[in-house]
Amino acid sequence: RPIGVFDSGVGGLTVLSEIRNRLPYENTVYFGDTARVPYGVRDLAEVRWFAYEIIRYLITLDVKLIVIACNTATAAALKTAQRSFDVPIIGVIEPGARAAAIEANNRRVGVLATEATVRSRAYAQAVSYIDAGIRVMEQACPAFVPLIEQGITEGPELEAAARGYLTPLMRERVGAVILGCTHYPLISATINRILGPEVRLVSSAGQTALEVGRILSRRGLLRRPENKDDEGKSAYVCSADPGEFAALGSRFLDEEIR
Ligand code: DGN
Repeated sequence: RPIGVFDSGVGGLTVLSEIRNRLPYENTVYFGDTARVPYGVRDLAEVRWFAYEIIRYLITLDVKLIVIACNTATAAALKTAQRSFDVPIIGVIEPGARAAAIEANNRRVGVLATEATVRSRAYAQAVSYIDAGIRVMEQACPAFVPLIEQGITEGPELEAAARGYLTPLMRERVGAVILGCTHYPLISATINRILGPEVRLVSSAGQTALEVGRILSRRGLLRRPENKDDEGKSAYVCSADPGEFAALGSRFLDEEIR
């Protein structure tokens, strides 16, 4: 049985990529809701509706675990979806929040995310469940997703936007910063350079992949390969033009999608 992974578009492929690197024997099916992207500017109730539709679809494919590989959809739908469906469902927010709580020795955490994720306060809540004494500063970064989708992952335009978003966090002397949007791992080099070496950068994508491995192992659901070359297969589904999905998605996955 495959692991189901979904996102508003191609961004969740950064999460899928981490899952495949860490769990190469697993089969995966990825759904990108490219007809309705972006989620980051929508009403949370509408995003929850979309997420439920996709979860029901993935269940028809007999998935053994669902990863909501989108911060906005996690903020909108994770808690209620976990109560509404039998299949285990995880999101990208809690794993990132947990890692940041550990990394920030000075108990000041910054979060970079879309407007909808910041509005939901989901990261601040997740961090405060872990340690109520940690101060969380959330920064919406509306310029990042359009730039990254145009292929601008470095250079003066990105640098200027990033400095604008990071300056308030640096003024607050945050000890760790969470990349709270699927797209941001693609610009982590620029963010890292501006923040400097003493601020730890936490990728929700990487932390979520570790959590997937832990849950599958705890429930005895890890796929057993026939031999070491028996790697898992990946299938891709999207709700708009498959050619465009494959072209843009290949950059996020760092591999050609057919
Ligand atoms: N996948 C979205 C997220 O992680 O918040 C970003 C893309 C979007 O829908 N704006």
